[in-house]
Amino acid sequence: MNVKEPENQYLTNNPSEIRGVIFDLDGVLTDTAEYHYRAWQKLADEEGLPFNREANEALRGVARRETLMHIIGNRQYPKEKIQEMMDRKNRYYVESIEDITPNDLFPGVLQLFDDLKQAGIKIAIGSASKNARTVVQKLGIADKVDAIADGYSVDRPKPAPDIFLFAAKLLGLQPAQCVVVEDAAAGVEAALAAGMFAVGIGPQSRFPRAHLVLSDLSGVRWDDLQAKLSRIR
Ligand code: B16
Ligand code: MG
Repeated sequence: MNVKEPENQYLTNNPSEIRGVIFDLDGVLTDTAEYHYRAWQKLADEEGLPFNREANEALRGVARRETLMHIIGNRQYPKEKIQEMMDRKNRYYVESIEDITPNDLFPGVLQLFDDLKQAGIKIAIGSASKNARTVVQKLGIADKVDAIADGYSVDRPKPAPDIFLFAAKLLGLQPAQCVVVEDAAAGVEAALAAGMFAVGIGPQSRFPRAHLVLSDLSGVRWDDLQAKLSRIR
């Protein structure tokens, strides 16, 4: 009899042992991915650098410096200019998140957080952003999350697994006990590299390797999500 080996070790994780969910922030809990894009677009326009929404797709979830490096390509700039451009983009971004309120949480997030609390599942934020704590405060969810791993937590950005491993450690959990919810291909790769379940949020085509893809979190209940993860084994 031909026994098919699982394609990767992560599918051997057991969904009934999940004890923590690590949520990416920008693009998963709120629409700040759009604000990041607009801030980069403004900078690129000012600098006469080619950039558009399509180019931004590949940069979803990518850290600030790495994003700028992609946008400038092989053009050469002094390091002071690089720093100035990063600071300028961040100023634009920080201005745009000033007015964020709890109403900016995506539909379904609070219900899912409540389900997780009821089920005794821990919640962490695993964001590449150095502004993550500000956004979490403004969204009014600081007291609902057990841990925050952000752009200050680790050196190697997504797709390295470090940010999610760091978040799991803060929760006191093993990687195999964690699910990551991500809107970026780089984030899904980071989750897989960490040995965690990876749920992609967005179009199926963005996540060829996620364990599960959902269009958004609206109406997503924990029991249902866990059942769906059980079916992929
Ligand atoms: P900052 P996430 C990421 O946050 C964003 O998706 C990405 O567009 C941004 O460049 C990165 O954070 C760094 O953000 O410049 O604020 O430090 O999606 O991982 O929550
Ligand atoms: Mg994101």
